[in-house]
Amino acid sequence: YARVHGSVSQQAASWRSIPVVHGERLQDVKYEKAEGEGIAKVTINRPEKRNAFRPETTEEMMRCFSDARDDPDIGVVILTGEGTQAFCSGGDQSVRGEGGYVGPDKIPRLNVLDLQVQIRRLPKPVIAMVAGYAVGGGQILQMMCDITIAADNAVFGQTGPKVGSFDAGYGSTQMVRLVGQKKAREIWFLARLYNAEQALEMGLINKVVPLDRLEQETLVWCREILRNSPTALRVLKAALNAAEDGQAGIQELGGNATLLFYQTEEGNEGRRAYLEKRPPDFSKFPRFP
Ligand code: S0N
Repeated sequence: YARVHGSVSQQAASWRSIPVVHGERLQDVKYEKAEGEGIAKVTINRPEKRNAFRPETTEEMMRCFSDARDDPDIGVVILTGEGTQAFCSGGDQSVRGEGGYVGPDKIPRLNVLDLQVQIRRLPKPVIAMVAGYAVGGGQILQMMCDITIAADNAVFGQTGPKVGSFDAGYGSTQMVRLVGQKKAREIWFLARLYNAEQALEMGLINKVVPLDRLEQETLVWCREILRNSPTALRVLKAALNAAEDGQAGIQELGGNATLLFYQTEEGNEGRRAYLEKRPPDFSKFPRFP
């Protein structure tokens, strides 16, 4: 295979910083694109809080993911945390009000749930690049990503039952699918922390590398993915989601069928006939067995 396709570059990427996304300056998040590579990187930039998220953080992350989705030059997105001590330590407990996490508008929110859905449905692979702690809602974000590359200092787990929170949505259902019923109950009920090798063994993550090789390895995975058909990747992501996401999953998968059908002669015959005010002629199109 390597003889035909060539080996993947191990070089560092040349990142271009994008400080303003959708007209607003980023405060809690760094957003970068690797020049000429098709890779975007979203970095939670609150290391003094172990990259805990507040409503502003998740709102900014959603803007970045939206940009990455709409940019035709981007094929893969990396999600990570600033520094080596944490990927993300979950919801910022210091802004947790009576009904959720409170931002400048004083309205309590759980807008990280919208971010989870956005990552799940993004029609491009999202790779979590984890150094240090991925706990609470941060570990759930890691699970929502399609692939996780972890440094050997990574630590995973749930703290919810200790701090009075839980995620009964993807945080539970996705976990059970990744690690199985017994292990998911252990993780949630005991709220222990697990090292990277344990996380790999239980199926939470894809690969463990030395901390100083984390970005290099993640870029190799990105570049390998980027050599593959973007349509195959988007349909496969939708297909892998479909059964578990019920009607929403079928809608996502079905949308891909429509996208492809719009690009066919048969689909365009219907559109053209309507615009030319004539009956459509579908007779020349085959009825495959
Ligand atoms: C991450 C831990 C283990 C790191 O320990 P370490 O290295 O000893 O550092 P510390 O000294 O503890 O921390 C350094 C500074 O960072 C602050 N900090 C860390 N985490 C948070 C946080 N989550 N919120 C606010 N501040 C944080 C520390 O306070 C310290 O600052 P100073 O020095 O000023 O005191 C350790 O820090 C730890 O255990 N952190 C807390 C982890 C936690 O309990 N997270 C919250 C868990 N719950 C959720 O995430 C719920 C999220 C949610 O929104 C949700 C709700 C419904 C449905 C879904 C979700 C969802 O999550 O998706």
